[in-house]
Amino acid sequence: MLDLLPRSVARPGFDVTALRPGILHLGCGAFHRAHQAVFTQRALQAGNAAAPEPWGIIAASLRKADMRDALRPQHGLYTVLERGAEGIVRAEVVGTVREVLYAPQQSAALAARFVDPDTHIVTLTVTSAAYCIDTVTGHLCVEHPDIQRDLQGAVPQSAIGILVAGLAQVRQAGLRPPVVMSCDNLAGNGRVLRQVVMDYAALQHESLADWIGASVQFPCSMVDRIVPATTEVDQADAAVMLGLQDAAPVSAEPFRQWVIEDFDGPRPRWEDAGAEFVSDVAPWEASKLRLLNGTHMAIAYLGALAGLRSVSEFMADPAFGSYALRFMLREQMPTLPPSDHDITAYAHQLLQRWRNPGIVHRLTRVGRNGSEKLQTRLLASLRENFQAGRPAPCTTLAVAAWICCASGSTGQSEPVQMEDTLEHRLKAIGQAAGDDAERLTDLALSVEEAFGTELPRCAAFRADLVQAVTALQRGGARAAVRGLMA
Ligand code: CS2
Repeated sequence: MLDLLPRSVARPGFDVTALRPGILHLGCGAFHRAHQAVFTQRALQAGNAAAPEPWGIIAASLRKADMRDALRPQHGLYTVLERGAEGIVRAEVVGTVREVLYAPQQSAALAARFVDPDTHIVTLTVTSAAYCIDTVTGHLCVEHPDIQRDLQGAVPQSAIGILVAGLAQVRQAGLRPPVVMSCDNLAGNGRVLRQVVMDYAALQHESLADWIGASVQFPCSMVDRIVPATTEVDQADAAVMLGLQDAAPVSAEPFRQWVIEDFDGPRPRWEDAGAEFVSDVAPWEASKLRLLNGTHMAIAYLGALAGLRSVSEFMADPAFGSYALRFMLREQMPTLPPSDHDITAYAHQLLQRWRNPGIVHRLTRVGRNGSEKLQTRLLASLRENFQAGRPAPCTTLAVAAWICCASGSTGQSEPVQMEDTLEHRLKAIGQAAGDDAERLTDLALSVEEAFGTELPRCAAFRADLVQAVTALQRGGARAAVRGLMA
């Protein structure tokens, strides 16, 4: 089939049918397919085309069967469309995902992968919500419904339950455990994952937790590529480029970055594909989470309140663009750990990336699950700024915008639909508060899962937040941002 493609379409430079799996991946979303799968393909291109190194990926979807069903008839092949300002700059068929499993229906096949001696690495892109962290303690939230269900049921379905069951089997079989690497946007993602996995394991057997702690490596990694949800436009464009239908193409920006904490054991030569191996990922992770992901949140909520639909629409408004830059340079940058990174250049590069008109990154998608993301992306720096006596009006406005969107208390603006794990509770808060900004702020601040316990006690923060919520409700996002920038 690959031979039939037009020459303009890039394709695996190795024999896909000869590619043996060596990686098990949990979470087969668009991001994984446009990021790790591409890095792996590029790493393999450099080697022997007829007998590629055994780094095929077996990916498992945990929640939906649609990716398995779409990729199976295509032998796992799909297209990544790189979109820039000038249109599609590259179309590449990716061949590293050798099989997709749907975990709830194929639990035995998934379990077998853990004890396959060829599985050297297990990676995850399951979103921060799936780590089931108690944001107050930093440990596993044992009461989480997914964890409770797994603890009581025979076959685990949560990412953490699946990992622990798989590692328990590896231990029982006396095998060398795989390296387990989080590729989600969490601060210290490897350490967080290790903690929740050990907490879960300890609920089953203390010795299992000890074994995991002593023998499994959980490197941290920072992943970056803007990958919107696939649309019908992507399918139509892929069909034109390929001359045949692709049921699961992905659109992505040309930029991609992967910084990985060094670990021992066999692995693909991802550095040949541009990945960086470092001893400490923290400086990369902090600037990415606070500048890219933090600003993304501000853009999502302020943009949605302004009636906009995508990140690039937001960036097209000069006042919003100036706000984004000020937010990054004045409020996020001073909170970053010392490093020799050029953060000002990074911020300007981000502005460029967000302006890319080829990428339609929907605000409703970027703003999903704000209650989970608030702590690391906005509140951590806010707390540090308050402690250091530095004003943080841009961050406060972003948090206020989240409160308005999530509670449905949008004042003069149209209501906004954004998924959130606490959606019902947040909407109830909005209804209870009516148009009373002060009450709305207090009720929102009492949501410990989102705000923790420390910040809500800061009177100065509360006062600023009430003011920002009032400004948004009365005058809308554009006027509030202009007021701030004046
Ligand atoms: C976004 C990220 O939806 C979100 O939370 O901030 O998916 C972002 O696009 C990626 O982290 C970029 O690497």
